[in-house]
Amino acid sequence: MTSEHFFELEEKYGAHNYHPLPVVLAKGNGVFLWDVEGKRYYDFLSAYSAVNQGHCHPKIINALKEQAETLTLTSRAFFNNRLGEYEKYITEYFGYDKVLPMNSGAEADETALKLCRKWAYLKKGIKENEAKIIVCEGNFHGRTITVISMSTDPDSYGGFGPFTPGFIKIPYNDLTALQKALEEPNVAGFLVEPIQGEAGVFVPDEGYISKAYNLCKAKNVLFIADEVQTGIARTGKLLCCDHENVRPDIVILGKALSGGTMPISAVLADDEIMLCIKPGEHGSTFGGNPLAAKVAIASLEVVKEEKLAENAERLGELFRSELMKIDSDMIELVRGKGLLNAIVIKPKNGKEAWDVCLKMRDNGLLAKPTHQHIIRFAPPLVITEEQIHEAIDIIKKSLAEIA
Ligand code: IF1
Repeated sequence: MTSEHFFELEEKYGAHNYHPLPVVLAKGNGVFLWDVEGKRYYDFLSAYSAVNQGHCHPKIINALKEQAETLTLTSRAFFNNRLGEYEKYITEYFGYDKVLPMNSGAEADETALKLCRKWAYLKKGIKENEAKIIVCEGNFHGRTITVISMSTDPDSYGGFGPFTPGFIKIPYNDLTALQKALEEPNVAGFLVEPIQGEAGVFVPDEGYISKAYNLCKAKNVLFIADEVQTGIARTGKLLCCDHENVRPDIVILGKALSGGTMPISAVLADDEIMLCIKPGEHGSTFGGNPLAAKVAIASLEVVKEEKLAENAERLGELFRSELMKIDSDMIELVRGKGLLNAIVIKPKNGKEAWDVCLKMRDNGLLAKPTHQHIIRFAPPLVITEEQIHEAIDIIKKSLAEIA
């Protein structure tokens, strides 16, 4: 079957809620993907940082297979022999009292919002239904109605109203704006991405996260870090907040928590916050299922065993320095941290980021633009130095061919 065949199937039978790059993938292994014609590509998107451990990592796949043949789902109506072990493992791994297991990143963000509001009413003494949560312009936390109620991107919220109230929107990377918003009554929490991925890998000023944390603590406001995309070694540390030694009150994880095998997300917090939700007040059918529990442990073990954070730190530096050496007037800016990087493309001769991505596809590297002029580069963290150089050559060649 040719790629055309698959394009037509999705065009006819699938919702048109995406505009994918025209390539049909059939196989993945490590940093590589192969299309239906057998052509090999470097994956420089990693399914938006869900495949940090590389495609089909053998240790994770073996854990998946073993548990899939044994017990996949009990629901939380009963106990099972995998969940408690996973809860112990992940809470010790990240240093929190407890975890609330969910499935998608959006569900984990929703869970964090509910925990924050509950804590505000039960512990901070804010009047019920009056809690406010501060969020940043340019945020991306998922696609559910409450989550897009926090969004400032019309593509995310347009036409989906009415929206959930209770959010104060401030500019990202602006401590004065945060300080002012914290003066408002009934503020319960501040939800922030330590680097804004979707906004185009917007890295805030050095010290922004730690100063924001301190401002929140001074007003007894919960600091909630959405590390769905930046977490699990992507930016060169286990959590992006680790770069500034900040321990968020609530941490939101997803994506690479499963190594890209299935939806697994999690919310971490200490007892004072986590125990505000009582039995029967929150949950989900698949949250904490034994298959996810087993896969998540394997995925986190790989991160430590293969030193993926250290690799991301070292090769991220190399990648950015090599990108900056490329002599192309289409590269306006290079930015990022660890192996979460992006270039801002200056259109030339009517060619823009999309055309660069098509050319890189032809040359064997897959990446996709965000917000029209920004190309995000996020390979699996198992990439080697030699492969980084090969990828740089492809990017360089593609820019030259476009120009
Ligand atoms: C799409 C974006 C990235 C996230 C952060 C929560 C979630 C995401 C920081 C929700 C999800 C995904 C969603 C996916 C594409 C991708 C994305 F372009 F949409 F914004 F990565 F930047 N917090 N991001 O990045 O997690 O519910 O998807 O499991 O919607 O197209 P999810």
